[in-house]
Amino acid sequence: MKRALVTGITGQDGSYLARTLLEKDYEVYGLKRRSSLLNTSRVDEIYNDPNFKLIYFDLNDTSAIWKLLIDTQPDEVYNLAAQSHVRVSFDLSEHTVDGIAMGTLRMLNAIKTVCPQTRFYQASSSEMFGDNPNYPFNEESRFMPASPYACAKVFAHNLIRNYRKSYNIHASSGILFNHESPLRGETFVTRKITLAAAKIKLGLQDKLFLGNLDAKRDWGFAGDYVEAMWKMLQQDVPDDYVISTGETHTVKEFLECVFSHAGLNPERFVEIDERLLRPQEVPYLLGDSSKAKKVLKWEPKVKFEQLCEMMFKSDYEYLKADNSLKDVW
Ligand code: NAP
Ligand code: G4F
Repeated sequence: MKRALVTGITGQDGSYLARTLLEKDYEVYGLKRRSSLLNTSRVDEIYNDPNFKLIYFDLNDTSAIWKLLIDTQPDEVYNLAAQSHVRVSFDLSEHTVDGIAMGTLRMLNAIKTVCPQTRFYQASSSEMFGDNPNYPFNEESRFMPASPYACAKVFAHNLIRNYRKSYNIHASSGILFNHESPLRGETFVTRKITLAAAKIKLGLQDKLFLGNLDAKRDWGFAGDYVEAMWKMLQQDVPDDYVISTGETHTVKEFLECVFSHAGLNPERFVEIDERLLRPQEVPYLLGDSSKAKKVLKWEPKVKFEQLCEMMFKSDYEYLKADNSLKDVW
């Protein structure tokens, strides 16, 4: 049985990836940082699986990382942990950059010495392309990062290439474009919109405050994207891959799609709040995943419309299950 370590297990991708690996008969060590309140709801369903173990970990704790790798000698490590909110990275720049940049360096240094045969996946991001106007973006496109978060992801991405070449480590980067799901964090724009639409429909909310509606994103489904992560580590040769749908939509289009599923007119409920604008915006993201299609035989399955519907329905059904709530629109 193969053993995998997944950092960021309490996050959206960690929970989808853990399920995928358990289905493939892996022993999964889910790594979580300490929190004052329980925050394991996304992995509650698999908590009792005999092949799943939850272990404390922190990107900032070098000795814990070394001990973990010495004790477990994993076949594969998926490094998903990060302060992953771009807007927040402007406010918490040191914390964000330390975790992503130094955290990745700590992990790679430990692997190099303790278990150099371990295969490593790095969660790189389409945010690294920043405000580069020359889309669609592939593995060769220029990085023009536009936030502390993206700058740190570029640093970590470069480290992967450097350690791969210098020390022959099997380390791959997935340059993933935005991917969403019913388990997406509630402060990212897609989930903020689907949750608001569900609450408005049930009479629990009357306004939705948003920032820039004109930004374009290449949105896919997280369940499809974690399969690509796994495929990267099954290749004989480590490499970097863009993972995207090849379709881009504005935030406004996502809003309209979700509100139309809810039978609501967004103009009645949405207001722009300037505090939600970013010091620097990434205006246009569109990926070209030809390499992943060819080498990994990977293709996204869920389309934009299905994603909007899936996320809205999930929030709506969950909230409506509380019988005291009536559909008021
Ligand atoms: P997420 O839902 O925000 O989850 C992030 C995870 O990292 C959480 O489990 C969080 O723990 C953990 N974490 C944060 N700081 C940590 C630290 N110092 N030590 C240990 N754990 C820490 O993010 P996601 O959407 O699943 O994304 C997974 C990874 O892919 C991230 O690295 C993200 O930057 C990257 N990425 C995401 C997308 C996307 O569209 N989703 C696209 C490209 C790249 P808590 O639960 O305790 O906060
Ligand atoms: O949902 P977002 O916060 O995602 P963003 O900034 O694109 O970052 C996500 O995807 C990246 C991959 O490209 C990941 F690396 C990163 O970790 C994260 O998962 O914002 C999307 C767009 C932005 O242009 C933002 O300005 O939506 C715009 N937006 C408009 N109103 C808003 C809001 N974003 C948020 N979070 N909240 C708003 O009210």
